[in-house]
Amino acid sequence: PDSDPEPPVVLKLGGSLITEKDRPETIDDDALVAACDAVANALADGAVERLVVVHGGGSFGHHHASEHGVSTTAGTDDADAVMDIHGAMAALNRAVLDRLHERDVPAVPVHPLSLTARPEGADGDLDLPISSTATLLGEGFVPVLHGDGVATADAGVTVVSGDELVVELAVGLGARRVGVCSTVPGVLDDGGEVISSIDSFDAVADALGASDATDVSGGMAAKVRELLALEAPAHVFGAAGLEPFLRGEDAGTRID
Ligand code: IP8
Repeated sequence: PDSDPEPPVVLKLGGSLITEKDRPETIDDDALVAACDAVANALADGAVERLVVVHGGGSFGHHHASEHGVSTTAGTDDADAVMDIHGAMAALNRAVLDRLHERDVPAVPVHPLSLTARPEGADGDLDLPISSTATLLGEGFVPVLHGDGVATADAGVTVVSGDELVVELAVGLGARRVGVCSTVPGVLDDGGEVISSIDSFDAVADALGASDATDVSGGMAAKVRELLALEAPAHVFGAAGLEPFLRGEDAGTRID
C-alpha cells in the first residue's frame, strides 16, 4: 500500500492581496493571476502535494459586513445582510476558482456559511467540521474556503475570518505548513523592517499596529497571536514570498 499521504499545506490569500481593498467588489486581477500561477506551478512540479486554499474578504466581504455593522463579534438577524455578505464572498470565491481552473488546478469550493457555527455564541469557539475538506483533499481536490458569514447562537450571523478558518484547518488537518500571503512582505517592526521570526507575542506586541483599510476581523496582531498557537510552522509574506513558501523555503516572517 501507499505510505500515508503527506499532511497538507494551508495557504491563505489575503483579501487585500486579491482585491482592491478600497474599491467595493473589485478584484486585483494581476495579483490574483500571479498567486494562481504560483499555486499551479507548485502543484504541477510536486513541490506541494496536498493544498487547502483560504481567501479573505477584501473589498467584497468587508465592504458589505461594515455596511451592515456585522463583524466577528457583532451579528445580524437580517437575511438580506447575510446574503449581501455571503453573496459577495461567493462571487469572489468563484473568481478565485475560475482563475485556478484556467491553470488546471482541481479547485472546488467549500462555503463556511453552510458548514460552520459558533454554537456557544459570538464569544465561543468556532465549530468547523473537517471531514468535507479532508475527504476532498484525499480525493485529489484543492478545497478553497473563504471568510464568510457564520451561524452564531444568540447573535444571528457573524463573520468568520479567513484567519480563523486557517487556524481551524491547520489544527484539524494536521497541516505541515501554514502560509499567509498578503500585501505586506511580512510582520513589520516599528521601523518598517520585516521581522524574520517570531516565537512569542510579547516580544512583538508593540510593533503590531491595526490594518489601515476596512477590516472587521482584527489586523496583524490577531493573526500573529493565532498563528503562534499552532503546532505547524507559519509564514506571513507578500506576493514575492508565495513561490518560495510553496517550495518549502522560509519567506517573510516565520511564526513558530
Ligand atoms: O478577510 C472576512 O475574512 P478576512 C470575510 O479573512 C468577510 O478577515 C465576510 C468580511
